[in-house]
Amino acid sequence: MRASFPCSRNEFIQVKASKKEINSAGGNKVSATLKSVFELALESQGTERTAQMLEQLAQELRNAPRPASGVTTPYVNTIPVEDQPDYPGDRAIERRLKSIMRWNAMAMVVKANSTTNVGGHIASFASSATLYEVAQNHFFRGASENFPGDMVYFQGHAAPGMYARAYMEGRLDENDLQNFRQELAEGGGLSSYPHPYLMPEFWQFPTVSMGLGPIMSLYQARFNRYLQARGLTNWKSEPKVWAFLGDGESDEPESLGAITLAARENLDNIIWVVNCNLQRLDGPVRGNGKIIQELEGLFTGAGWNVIKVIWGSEWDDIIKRDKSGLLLKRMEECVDGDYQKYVVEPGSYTRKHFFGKYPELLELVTHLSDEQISKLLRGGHDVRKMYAAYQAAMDCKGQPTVILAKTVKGYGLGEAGEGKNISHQQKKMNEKELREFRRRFDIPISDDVIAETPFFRPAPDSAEAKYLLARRQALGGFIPARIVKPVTLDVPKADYFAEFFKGSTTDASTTMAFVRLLTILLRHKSVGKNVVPIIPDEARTFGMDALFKDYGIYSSKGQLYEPVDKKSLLYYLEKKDGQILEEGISEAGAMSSFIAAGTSYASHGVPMIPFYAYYSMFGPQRVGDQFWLAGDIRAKGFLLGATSGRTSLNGEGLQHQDGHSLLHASTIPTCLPYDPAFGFELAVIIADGMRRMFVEHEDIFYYLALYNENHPMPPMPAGVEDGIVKGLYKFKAGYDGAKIKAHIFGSGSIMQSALKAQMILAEKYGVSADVWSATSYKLLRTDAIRCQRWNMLHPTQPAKKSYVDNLLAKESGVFVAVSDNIRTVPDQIAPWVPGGLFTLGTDGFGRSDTRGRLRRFFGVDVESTVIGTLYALAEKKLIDRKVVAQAIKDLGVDPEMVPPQIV
Ligand SMILES: Cc1ncc(C[n+]2csc(CCOP(=O)(O)OP(=O)(O)O)c2C)c(N)n1
Ligand SMILES: [Mg+2]
Repeated sequence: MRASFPCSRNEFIQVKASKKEINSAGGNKVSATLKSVFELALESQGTERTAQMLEQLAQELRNAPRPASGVTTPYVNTIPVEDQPDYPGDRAIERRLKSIMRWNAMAMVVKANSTTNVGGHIASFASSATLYEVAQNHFFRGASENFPGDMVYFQGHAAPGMYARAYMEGRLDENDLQNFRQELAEGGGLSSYPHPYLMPEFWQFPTVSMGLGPIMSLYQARFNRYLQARGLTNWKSEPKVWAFLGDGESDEPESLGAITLAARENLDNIIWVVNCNLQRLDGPVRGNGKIIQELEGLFTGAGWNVIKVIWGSEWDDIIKRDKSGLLLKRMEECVDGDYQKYVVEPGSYTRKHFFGKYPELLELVTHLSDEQISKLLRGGHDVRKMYAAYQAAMDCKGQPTVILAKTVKGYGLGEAGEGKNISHQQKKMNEKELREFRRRFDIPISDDVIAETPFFRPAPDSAEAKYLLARRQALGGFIPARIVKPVTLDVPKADYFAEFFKGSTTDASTTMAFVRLLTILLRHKSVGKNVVPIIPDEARTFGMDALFKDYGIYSSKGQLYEPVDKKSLLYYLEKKDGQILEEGISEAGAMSSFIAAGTSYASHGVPMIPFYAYYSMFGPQRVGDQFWLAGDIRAKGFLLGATSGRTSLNGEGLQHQDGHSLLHASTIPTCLPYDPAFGFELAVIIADGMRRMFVEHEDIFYYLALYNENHPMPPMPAGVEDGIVKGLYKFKAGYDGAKIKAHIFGSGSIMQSALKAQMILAEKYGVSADVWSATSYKLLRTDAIRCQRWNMLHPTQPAKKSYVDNLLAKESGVFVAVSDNIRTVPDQIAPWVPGGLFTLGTDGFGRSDTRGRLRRFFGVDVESTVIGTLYALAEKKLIDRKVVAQAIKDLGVDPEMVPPQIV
């Protein structure tokens, strides 16, 4: 569609005439002409019509043939040469330092793989060394008084480069480098990637599971604003959050899925640097297109400030001399697959195929040798271009910035893997390749030792070493560094929640109990302000909406509208200093907020207590990798898997009814999963958790299953606190003096089946069943395996007994567990239960139906619990099998009922 542009003859001539001028006069003239045409249109056609015409033109521009989609600018640097600031550093020294880091980073991988097969990556850092070094020498600010330090998310695979720098800084020694990826070697070693769990004084943010670093960085930047808005910081200046990510990594939905948040929230405290080396692991990221253009369109559309750094300084003159527009045309028409080829082929190839496509372009490079053509740098390898981009990002106000830096994967590896499809996996180099690397980067290592790839560090009094340290000193200290000064919170003890110990006269669910507990905690005079309630659009489901009005939902903009429910008591209130993080429908976003809040003790020195409540099915099952990361990053806080239980959440069916999150949570080493049955258990667990995390400074977090079924909330029996936190205690003993003894472990709301079964067993079958509350099978198991391992390795010493061993040793009869989760959850302790454990659970897909029917279907209702207990007794020959058969009849259970399908 052509834009119609009605104008007078004179005006038409003016426009046509300017076409000629445009061709000869270049950029400035074009914009001047466009401006006058625009003014003319405004004057003659009015605002509305002009806007329509502009939109038509924009549409044409979008439809024009080009390899990328979206809203893009020409394939050149965003910052024109004229606007480029002078480089403030000593380029020669910085280059020498960077070259040595390149060598050491490569050497540690090659060395590790000469004797082991532990792997490692050379090519990623090789492509991003300049991106990091410019930032290290001029931008990253370390932590200092009243400044938490810039928060930097390093690309995971570039870790060897960060170690190489830390070695030069004197923070790591040769032995550390020698033991890269050999953490269990004598003296310890370096972790493969950024893992605060493994190197707690070094790494701050785990990034190597692609996509998680990017999304976390966004929510970290927003959390920084939240802390500030709530008056919990005393920064002398605001920290920047920097995230370095790979161009291939941008394919992860988590990477780009939340970028609009940053623009919406005007997060000018975040800078993303996408290392566009055009390759991922297997091959090109967008061989048939251009990743930089594609990302530019996406980020521009999302409201970000986009800075492209495509061409190095050597190109400035060539670009300037091209008056034909053909060079830009050629740059635009080449796809990334072509650009990759120009890296692996000699300069003659680029001359022939890139410039040679249009003879006019060949003239632009006649003064360059093939060698010089092959050395025409990409922007991401040019310190001046990167400095300009970083400075512009630092200066940008009101918008987040993304820098799209074009680089070469495996830069400097030459034949060993520069720009090759195998470069990501390259971890070995032969002697010839090492010599070539040494020559290219001028590393002072002699021939006789080169094959051993020795590490090299300039002497402490060398100009290089002094420069390196001076720069970091001027910028406040080393990065990365995880500096934790333990701050103890004045958390309440369990008796602060005394109302739960009395029980309640009305039925309630554990979700209701939790909301009540949270409300009380939010009122606590000392730590109430440290509580961070987080919800992904489910507050009303859990009854947490009452908190909206009292604590406010955090919004950087406050509330610009009058909420429709303003007249009601509990209206939807957004506030600039709101305490609640209402994340909308984004579990990944909410989890990122949980992590940011749960690590605030480390990143800000301000401990916060996050309570993130969500539909349990959309927890570890959906964002399990972030659960794992929460462990790695040493996050603290409480995750509340609400609407838990495959039969307790009735009506919702297969996709919602969760019966396995407890198992997922059990897999995370630093996570304590609990399945409380009563309000008092919740209170004891949460009080103990706060003590362990914020007084004892343990780096752990909690997962609590919450149910929405109302049932009696009894008072707390005496002396059970220890059992509650350890994972098992006797809640209600059976009657005395019975010959037939059984024990039923219940948890969550299915505890009600156990309690009612206890009565039927006593009344109808003469069985005295003790009912136990199993609050955490994982913790029982962990304790048992710890003892088991010790016993195995100390076979001649008196055996240690686990908590379960001791607790159950004197009990007689059979043991039965009933759970609203799959059987594997209780079965975790089966090996340590005397005589074994007979388990009833909810294995199989859920269904939408009533609780009663669901529980019969899965076999976890009262009747099934009675039958299961009798069966366990019959199996041990403690009762006759006929009793079981009779019970099946009496209780109306159809033995031929079709069971849930499990293959
Ligand atoms: C979630 C996840 N999926 C897959 C991988 C395996 N992986 C490691 S690096 C890599 C390619 C990375 O490419 P890119 O993001 O472009 O980074 P580059 O090394 O090119 O800078 C892949 C697929 C991973 N680490 N995490
Ligand atoms: Mg890449």
